[in-house]
This record gives sequence, C-alpha cells and structure tokens, in this order.
Amino acid sequence: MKLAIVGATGLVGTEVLKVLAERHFPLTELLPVASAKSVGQLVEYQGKQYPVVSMDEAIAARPDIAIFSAGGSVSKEHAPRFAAVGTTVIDNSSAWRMDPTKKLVVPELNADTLTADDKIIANPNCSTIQMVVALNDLHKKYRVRRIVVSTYQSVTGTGKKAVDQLLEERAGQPASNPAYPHPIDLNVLPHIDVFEPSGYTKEELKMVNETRKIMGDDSIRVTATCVRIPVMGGHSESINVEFAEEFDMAEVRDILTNTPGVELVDNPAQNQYPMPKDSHGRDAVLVGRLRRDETQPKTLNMWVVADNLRKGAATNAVQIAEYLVSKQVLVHG
Ligand code: 2RA
Repeated sequence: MKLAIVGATGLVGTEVLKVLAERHFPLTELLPVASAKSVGQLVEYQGKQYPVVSMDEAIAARPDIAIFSAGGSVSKEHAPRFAAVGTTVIDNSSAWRMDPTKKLVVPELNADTLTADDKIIANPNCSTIQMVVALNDLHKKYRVRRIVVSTYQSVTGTGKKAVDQLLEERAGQPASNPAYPHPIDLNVLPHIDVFEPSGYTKEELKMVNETRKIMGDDSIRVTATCVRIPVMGGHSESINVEFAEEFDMAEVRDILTNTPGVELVDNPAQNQYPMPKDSHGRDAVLVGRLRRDETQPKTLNMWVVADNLRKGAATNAVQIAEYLVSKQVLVHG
C-alpha cells in the first residue's frame, strides 16, 4: 500500500504517522509531502527516515491513498490531481465536506457508504466528529430533533503557532508570533475561525451543516457556540439534545456503553467525568455528566471529550483508509 501524507510535518500529519504505526497500517511505501521549503527534510516512520517529497513527485508516484492535512486551498488545488491518477484522497480540510458529490465520513457511522468511485473523501471537523459519534446510536433509537452545543476547544486545533503562543504566555512572555487576536492563557476566546455576517463563526456553522450531512437528516436543528480555551489537547463539548421520542436514562446509559467509539465516564460521586487530560493519545470519545434536562421533555444533557488530533482528525482518517483497504474498496485507476 503506497501512501502519501500531504502536510506530513504539521500537528495532524505528525499524528497521522503515529496512528499509522500504532495500528500497523499495511504500508509498503510512504511519501511524506510538505511545502517546497521542506522538500528533502527527513520524516521518521517506524525507525526509518523518509525524505519529504514535492507534491508533483508524490502525484507522479501514483499512491493508492493520500491523506491530506494541509488546509483547504492546498486540498482544493491538489486533491483532484491525485484523484486524476487513481489515488483515493482522504482530506482533513473543510474544502470538500459540504460538496454534495463528496462523502463526509465517520467510519463508525457511515463508512459503508464508500465505493471505489469515491476518490476524494472528506474527514469532518474535529468538533463535529466527537459529537456525532456520541449521538448517532441515540439518534437511531430516539431520533434527534435539536442540538444546542457549546464547545471548549484546545489550542492544538489551531496548530503549532497557537501552542507556541500559549506556552510563551504561560511562561510570562508576550507571544512572539500570536495565533489569536488576544492572549489565550488565563482567557477564553468565543471566536474560532472567521465570523460570518450572521454573527456565527465558520466553526459553528461547520457543526450545524456537517452534523446534518453525516447523520443524514437535514431536519435536525443545531445551534453552536465554539470557544477556544487554554488547554493543550482535547476538545470538550456541552451538549443539550432534544429527541422526538421519550427516553429512559438507564437505557441511554446502556446505548452509550455499547456505542462504537464511545467510552462512558460518568460517576460524579467518585468525581469521574470526561476531562481533556484523559483523552490525550486516545481514540475514544469520552461521554459523561448525563442528566435529563428537567426544563423540557425528551431532552438530555451530556459532556463529551475527545483528543481532537486523534479521533478528531488523524485516527478518523486512518480508520477510513483501513476501511478502504479491508473492504477492497480501493480500485487504483
Ligand atoms: C479547531 N476544529 O479546533 C478546528 C480545526 N481543527 O481550530
């Protein structure tokens, strides 16, 4: 299996390499791709050094799969070039997510929709992935009608520049190259991605639109407030979800206990609830603080935490690649 990783030197690309190695992905050849200035830089994978190659070199090599984590503009320009030589692209950017001809995939929910015709597959936004993993089996049972979600997102979601800003501020220094318009240490920013005329940010609208597409129900009403917090790894979400059908709390717990990809961490009497620090390096979506919303019928509150670089990006993409390989969906054109 010849695999290209576009954006191999970034936070997500580096995590993709880690996950591929951990999961013993059947690699025969690795093509790390990064910006022109990084060509020739060595990337380590399973004890071997691989030189970063240019985009054109990687395309010419006709890899079976290319996992992109290099931003929307790079993906818009180059994903079709890989697809044209028969490569299947799995893209972590927002470039293709809402394209009606492209599938938006969380393997636990909808990998089975993939066919050999899908040459560009979109990986959802990290904050969307953890929410739909937590909700999908409950949706199948009780049918989700409305979601009110507030997120508390780690600086690793922005990238290395934001991590550096937090560390510098934490060390008492002014940020030398700030990622955010305000200090992030000892602060929170209700501002992730750009503001739209509606007053919502693109991050908030991603959660609205992607959730409906993945869960296959445009009638689901979603409203989101996405907030950046000074945490190094792990997104947290407060979710208030209204169902069409009445639910039983014991049955909700049972469904979540048996939901693929979910780990129920919910024992407040023992101070046990999901926390970002407990998500680091793991692929589980941690769900806890379950309680009925007594202010309106058929409504549940929950708290959901996941490692945004893993299940929120790298692992989800690798799981899609694993599905393509295991189900022989890959047809190299
Ligand atoms: C963020 N979800 O957290 C976005 C992109 N990773 O910044």
